[in-house]
Amino acid sequence: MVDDARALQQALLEKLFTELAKFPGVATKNDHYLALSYAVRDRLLHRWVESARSILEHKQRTVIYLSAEYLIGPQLGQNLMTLGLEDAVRGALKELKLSFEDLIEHEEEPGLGNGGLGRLAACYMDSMATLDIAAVGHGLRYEFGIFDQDIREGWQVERTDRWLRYGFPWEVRRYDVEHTVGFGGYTEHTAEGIRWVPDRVVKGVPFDIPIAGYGTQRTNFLRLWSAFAAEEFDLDAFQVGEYWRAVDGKIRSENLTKVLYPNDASAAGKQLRLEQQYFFVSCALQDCIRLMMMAGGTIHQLADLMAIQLNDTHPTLGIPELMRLLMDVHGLGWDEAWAITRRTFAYTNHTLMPEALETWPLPLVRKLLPRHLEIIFEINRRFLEEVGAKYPGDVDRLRRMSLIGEEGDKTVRMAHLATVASHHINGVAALHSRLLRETVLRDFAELWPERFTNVTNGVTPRRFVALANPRLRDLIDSAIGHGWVRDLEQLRKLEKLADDAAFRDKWRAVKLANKTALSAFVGNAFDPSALLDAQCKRIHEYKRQHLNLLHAIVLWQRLRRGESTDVPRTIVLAGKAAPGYHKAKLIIRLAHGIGEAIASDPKARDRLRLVFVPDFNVKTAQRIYPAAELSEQISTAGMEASGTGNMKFTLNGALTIGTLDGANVEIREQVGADHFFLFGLTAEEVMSRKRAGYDPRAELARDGDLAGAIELIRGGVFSRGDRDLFAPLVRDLVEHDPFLVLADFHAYAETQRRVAAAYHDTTQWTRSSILNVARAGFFSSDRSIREYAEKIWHVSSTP
Ligand code: NBG
Repeated sequence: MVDDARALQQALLEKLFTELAKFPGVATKNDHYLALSYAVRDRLLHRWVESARSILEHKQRTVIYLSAEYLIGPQLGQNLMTLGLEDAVRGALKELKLSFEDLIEHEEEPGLGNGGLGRLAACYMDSMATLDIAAVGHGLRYEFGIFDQDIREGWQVERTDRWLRYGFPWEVRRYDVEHTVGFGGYTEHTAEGIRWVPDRVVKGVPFDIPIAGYGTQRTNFLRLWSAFAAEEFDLDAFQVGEYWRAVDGKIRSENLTKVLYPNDASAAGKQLRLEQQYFFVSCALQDCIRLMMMAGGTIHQLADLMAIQLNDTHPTLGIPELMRLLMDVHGLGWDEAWAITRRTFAYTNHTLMPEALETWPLPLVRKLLPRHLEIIFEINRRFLEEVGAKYPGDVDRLRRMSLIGEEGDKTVRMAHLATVASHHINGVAALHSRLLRETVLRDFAELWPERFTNVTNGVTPRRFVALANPRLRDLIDSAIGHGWVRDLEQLRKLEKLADDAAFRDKWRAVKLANKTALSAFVGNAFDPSALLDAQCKRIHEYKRQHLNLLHAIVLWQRLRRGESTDVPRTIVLAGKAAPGYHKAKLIIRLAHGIGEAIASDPKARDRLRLVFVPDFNVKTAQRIYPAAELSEQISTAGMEASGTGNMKFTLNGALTIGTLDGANVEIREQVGADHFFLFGLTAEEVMSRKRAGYDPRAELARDGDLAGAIELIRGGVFSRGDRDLFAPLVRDLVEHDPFLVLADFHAYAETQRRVAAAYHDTTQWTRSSILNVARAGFFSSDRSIREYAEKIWHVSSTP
């Protein structure tokens, strides 16, 4: 055994003893997983402590990333890769007769996010560390993350995500740090200043997770805040026998960080959610100021030492909170406080969908955060004065731009607040940023054009290629070296290999092996030689999984009629539906109904399969992306801000069938129109169709296949004869079809024919697959972070 392996083996056994009080004879798999993880974590500590020290000593501008969600995925494999310890660990485990794969698989990931937004935050943390940018990510340590998805009788069933149940070895609780966060009460305006007297306080305690850079020593960290009661236990209540009341305050406080709201791209109007948002940004800002002072900075330097990024509007209360801290606690006047705030914050918008733009009812904000509401009013008063001076008499404009919405009940418009207080505002793909300027934030973009910019999303090639797809990684390494993992543009060197027959064979062999592995994972549910056509993302009507399903029905019908020209195809679907989103749940149910119908039809089952992979999360995603050959990115144009799954599929060699939506536009530009299957209405066409009075019935009349598919759903073919089950879904499609599923169906089905024909030509398909990967370097999150660093944060790498 090599030295490293021996040392790791020793460390593992020692951890088993010192941390878990076990000896090998009685240790469980979980014990081994924990012991190994502790041993690996120890090896991160030096870098971590050094990085923290360098932030303090060099007083460099640090990025403070504020996000209510982080979907970091399992940590053991990632850290082993980063530390270059994989071989050593394999060696160490072999002698102990433990399986490396088993221990990696054993880890339960922290599901502290819903979907793309939370995963993006995790990719950005990875890239900031890798690019040697000093950064701290602040968020919430939800005790229960996104629910685990079970499927029973074709229905989604949610199970509580108890990710902390068996221990989470990657976090370090900081006992020396705690901040007090107030809620409710009133404000006092006196000669000495303004004082907020909350009627309730909770304690925020941080748990840190190291984020190690790849190919560098830098290790940043995520600081996740957990709520504790200010008074753990009311002894007086206990002594008079009121046992429940003795712990009442504790329970109430700790409820704050109990659970992640399982919504994706929709606002949750819940008091507890607002409390969560305020709680974590207050902890984060108090902590930043504390650290800055520790490093010898003064409050006046805050903007020089910090660049705060708001990941969507969830952390927007950080704006009035910073104003409050600067004025009420540190004694600054309004003008200086505002100047600092405006130089510190930047805001990323992640959606244009009206229902997802956060607004909070005024009475709720007043009740919970009276001082903050005063500050918001004052920001608004000054802002509207500025607008009024520029556009005299334009009352309409003032009403549109106000931070306070007057539609129905009065609300605080969080996107307006974030925009007014930020030096930069960006969307997450070129199209999205343009639509943001032209629609949702149009007046603001007109007022301050220089503040608006775009940063197209990216994904980390470390996790989503090197770690998830080791076969592909090894093949690429053998062809062009390993530099691409830190410099993804180097993938271009693969372009010339697209014409090399031997390389193409190896490329195909990798894909086949990955498909075989995925099939085995889902119980050999499909033949690995079939085209693997995948759509994996949250279930949402705008993402149009039902467009895919209607097409699956049409393919099935063609097979039944014996007229199929399609290639053998496996449609893989995966994704969670928000628990209260009935139509999304019906889509999942329909997918299962169709899957069963096909699987039990001898005329079809050998040429078509529809497989729903349950519990889509980072772990299952890492199995699916490497296996996919066709990536479904079929949202209604103008609706998907960016998408990031689209990039992960592309980087693993899938070709895209997609609309001109989100980052699909840029994927197509990069890989070349010949290597991308485009279909559907453009964002402009979608808007004009709607304006012109879109009638879905006309589409049905035009396309017999489509009408037939709808009839089968109606007739109960996919619901064991129940004709009512899918009625809400069908009625909505036929009568309203707000996402233009029927309008795009024909173009989609025709384009799928082109896909099938292209797949027949193995050489050309493989060529396209290689070119997709070779030209996708742009979609590295390293490129995104470089853009943020240069255009928005004005920070540089400090190795
Ligand atoms: C999501 C968008 C995606 C985008 C991710 C990351 C929200 C509010 N938005 O299209 O729907 O890729 O953000 O930017 O979750």
